[in-house]
Amino acid sequence: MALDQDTLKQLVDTVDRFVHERLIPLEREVDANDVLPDSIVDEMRDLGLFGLSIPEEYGGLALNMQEEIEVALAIGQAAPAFRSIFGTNVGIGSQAIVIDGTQEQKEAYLPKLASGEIIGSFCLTEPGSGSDAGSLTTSAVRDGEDFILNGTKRYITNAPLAGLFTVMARTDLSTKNARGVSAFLVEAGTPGLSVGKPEKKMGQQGAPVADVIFDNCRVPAKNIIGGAENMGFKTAMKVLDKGRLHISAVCAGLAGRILRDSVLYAKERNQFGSAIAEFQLIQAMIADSETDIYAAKCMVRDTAKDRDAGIDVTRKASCCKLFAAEMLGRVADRGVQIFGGAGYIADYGIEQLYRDARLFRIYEGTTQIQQTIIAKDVIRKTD
Ligand code: COS
Repeated sequence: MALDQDTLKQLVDTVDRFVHERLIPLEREVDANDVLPDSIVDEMRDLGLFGLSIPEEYGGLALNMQEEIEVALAIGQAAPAFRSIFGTNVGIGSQAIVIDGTQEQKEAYLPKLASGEIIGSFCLTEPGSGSDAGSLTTSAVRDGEDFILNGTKRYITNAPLAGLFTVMARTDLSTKNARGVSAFLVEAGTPGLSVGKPEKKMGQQGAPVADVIFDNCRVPAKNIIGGAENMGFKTAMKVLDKGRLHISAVCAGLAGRILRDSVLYAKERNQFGSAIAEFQLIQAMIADSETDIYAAKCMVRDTAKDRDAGIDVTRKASCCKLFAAEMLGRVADRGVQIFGGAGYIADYGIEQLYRDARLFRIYEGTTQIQQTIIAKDVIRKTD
């Protein structure tokens, strides 16, 4: 159900204020300590951020995609680790249940995900299967009313904090591709499930990433998402279609923030007797970044509209992710360039955002995977 325009504007304004008054001032501290203050996470719960995309009957705000995009653009202005804590509940950690879950699964988990009582996590990647997600080898072998899971998942966002894992595992061991994969809901604390040490990363400090290890982990068969075996890869891909669109909006939000910081700096910084914003070579960078950001916003808003209309957006979501993530890379690079020497020094903040931005070209499908998805689809549909 769509919100009325006033309510949406109020929500976006509230998030915008939260970003500027609460999150941006904490960025340096979170970058240094690699953890978000509990009080900030509580404020996010109170704002309803964990439940943005979860239906109202389960306690969420039930935003449609166009509305979610506007919130993502606003929250994207803060260092990405802040979004990441609730981002999995909005996207990859809840949407498999929203899209394909049974009624029982929805009732069991969506209210807790919507309120932020638990954090959801999405376990697809493995040490031996990253871009080639369909080749995953974590196994799920039936034993009576249960399945026994064995394998390791890698670089799993929010794993150390998660209460619920969506785990893609191979139920048809005669297959080696996407066909024999099922999606399981596995609760934290289930015997045989353990989480590795949080990884030391280039950026996005405060957003923990770790291995999730399954060692004879017994999971009830009724925890297969949707109740049907061997449908898990398709579920995962549907989740990623939506996730890629959301992430694209976050990229546009962050790029807007970086441009704003760079322009404010360029107006203050004097060289050769005037503010560097007066120089056309600086202006060229500002203009290119503004145009890049505008294009990305147009793309995500257009694709969100299609998704809300029930149109398949796989290709367009990949176009958005490809363009927006690469665009953010360009804007972040220009941002550092405009700051000059100060851009390389941690105290000015832009150095952190540059490191944070680098992940977007990789996660939820690399730029190269988006290229292959788009090209395959275009070639298939061209006659
Ligand atoms: N929505 C619904 N179904 C989809 C789909 C989508 N977006 N994409 C693929 N499928 C279906 C296909 O239709 C196919 O079904 P059939 O077997 O019935 O024909 C099945 O899923 C397998 O698809 P495909 O043959 O395209 O799979 P591939 O093994 O070639 O892999 C890519 C496809 C490369 C696109 C996939 O592995 C991928 O997205 N990799 C990147 C993974 C990723 O993003 N990781 C990030 C970490 S998780 S946050």
